[in-house]
Amino acid sequence: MNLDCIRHPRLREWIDENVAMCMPDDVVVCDGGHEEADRLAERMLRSGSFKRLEKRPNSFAVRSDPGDVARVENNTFICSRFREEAGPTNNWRDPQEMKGELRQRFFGCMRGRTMYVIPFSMGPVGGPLSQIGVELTDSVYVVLNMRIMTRMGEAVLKELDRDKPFVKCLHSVGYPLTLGRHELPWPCDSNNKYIVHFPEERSIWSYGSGYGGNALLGKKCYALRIASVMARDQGWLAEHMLILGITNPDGKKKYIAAAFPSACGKTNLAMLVPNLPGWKVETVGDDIAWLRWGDDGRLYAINPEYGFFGVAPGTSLKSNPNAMRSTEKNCIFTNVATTPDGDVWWEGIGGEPPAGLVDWLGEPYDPSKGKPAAHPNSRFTAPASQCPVIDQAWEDPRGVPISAILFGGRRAGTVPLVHEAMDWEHGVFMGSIVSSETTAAAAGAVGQLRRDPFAMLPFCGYNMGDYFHHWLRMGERSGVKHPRFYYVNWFRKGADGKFLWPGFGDNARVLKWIFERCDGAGEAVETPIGNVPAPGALDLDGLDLSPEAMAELLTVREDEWLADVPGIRAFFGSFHDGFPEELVARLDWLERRLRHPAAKRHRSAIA
Ligand code: OXD
Ligand code: MN
Repeated sequence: MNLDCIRHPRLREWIDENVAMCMPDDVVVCDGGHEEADRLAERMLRSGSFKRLEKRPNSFAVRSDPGDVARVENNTFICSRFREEAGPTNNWRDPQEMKGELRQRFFGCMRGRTMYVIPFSMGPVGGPLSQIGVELTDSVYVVLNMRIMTRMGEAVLKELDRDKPFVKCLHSVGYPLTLGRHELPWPCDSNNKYIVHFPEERSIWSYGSGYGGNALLGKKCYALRIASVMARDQGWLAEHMLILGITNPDGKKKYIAAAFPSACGKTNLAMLVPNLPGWKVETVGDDIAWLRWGDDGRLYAINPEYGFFGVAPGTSLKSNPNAMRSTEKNCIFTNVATTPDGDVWWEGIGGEPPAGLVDWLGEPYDPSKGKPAAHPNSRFTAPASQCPVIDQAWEDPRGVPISAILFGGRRAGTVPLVHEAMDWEHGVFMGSIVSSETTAAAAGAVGQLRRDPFAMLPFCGYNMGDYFHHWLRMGERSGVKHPRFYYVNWFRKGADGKFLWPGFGDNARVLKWIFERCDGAGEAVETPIGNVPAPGALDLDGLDLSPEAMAELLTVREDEWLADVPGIRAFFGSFHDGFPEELVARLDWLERRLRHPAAKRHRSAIA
């Protein structure tokens, strides 16, 4: 479609301004249809960017530039008017200064290319919790991925005709096809990446990267960073959370939202196959939740996305059969290895690497080099509708009612398998102290402990001190029914360095206890940090786990927790005056309980 189909005056004005700045040869408005997608995929095949996967209908593999493989947090900026509004955990730049710098980058950056206009909806089109965005991009890869990850095209344009507000998302790979330059399989400007957010004007400018959250601007940039600011201003929550529905053998269902840092198993938990007869888990979303109080006082959540951008390595028929089945067709695989018979392969998919494997760099795979065949942050982009356990309410525009909110991370020690908060404020405190060992989802060292409150550290579009205030205020709303809060840790290790808990389908045992607690049943004992399952309260039927390992999983060691307290205090202190006193008081409360001899009695009750 051409620009004549844009009837929204401010949208047309904004596109015209950016056409003048970026100077594309051509402008195409995406209709989101099949023919358009086929045409664009064909172009990617002809240019050598895409490789068709014979084993998976309508699916493609693509290899990125080796310098463009993950989100780049150092090059991610929140350009609010004042530095304090971005807070100590974000990179801040003055908006006018940053705009000046960006304009130089964007000037003529689309020469020789087409600018695609992608109207997209986060959440079901027209839904009361949904929001609109428009991405301008010169990347066909982005168009095809956005088509999977968001509802995009004509239906959204119709919404825009009703003069709906929209978030402005400008993206360029930063590789104009000017004289003497050839097209590359993965064009980018890997030394000059900018992922920039202007929260007050609800706009995003992304330059230089074509990868994932840097370029598919509906995801982290909009649905988390910009939406978190919208949510603060409008009294809702935009969170880095999966949403799942869990049904007990009597057919009773509850919905749970869970925040985990990147690559800590959110997709696996969202699609879990319970190792418990009669229990069922269904998926609403695997990465992002937008939550609001409903008229009945319950907290309702939608998944604003339309697809999964899942980490491939480690995903197998054993670890996550539902993710594997979601990727059987209509998918894009980025930076995985490819097999000679036209399929994909990655570490942990099950089995030995097949002969003739080509690694993510396009080289014949050579195990003697000791390098993985698939990049550790290689991804599948899969339509959520293809998930065999997609929840029947996943597209309900009103969302699903949330009974429990989980936090978690990777911690080899200290944090027990599960503990429960006493109330909303304690739950917010739990969210504020989430910490995890880093993964490959972001560029940088892997395996280092970092504080990642609410798993939102890289995704909160404003001062996190203020964000904690917002969470506390949300809980103070009168007449609402608070969900319960839990902290889980599947990654605790024993003295031998091995994981104590089997994880995956057995995580349903923990969900079952949570379900029962939300139902007013499920026995617990109080410890200094919160409630843990009472002896016998976790259903371990059929699980081959020694009583010692189970005791270790639930043990709360005061000395280990006390060793964490100064780090938490320093983190809280980094926010200076803008930090909620309630959370500092909670930390004092925790420290007192950890030091109090009565707390020790509780521990021995479980161990
Ligand atoms: C993701 C991430 O891609 O959190 O979901 O990095
Ligand atoms: Mn994520």
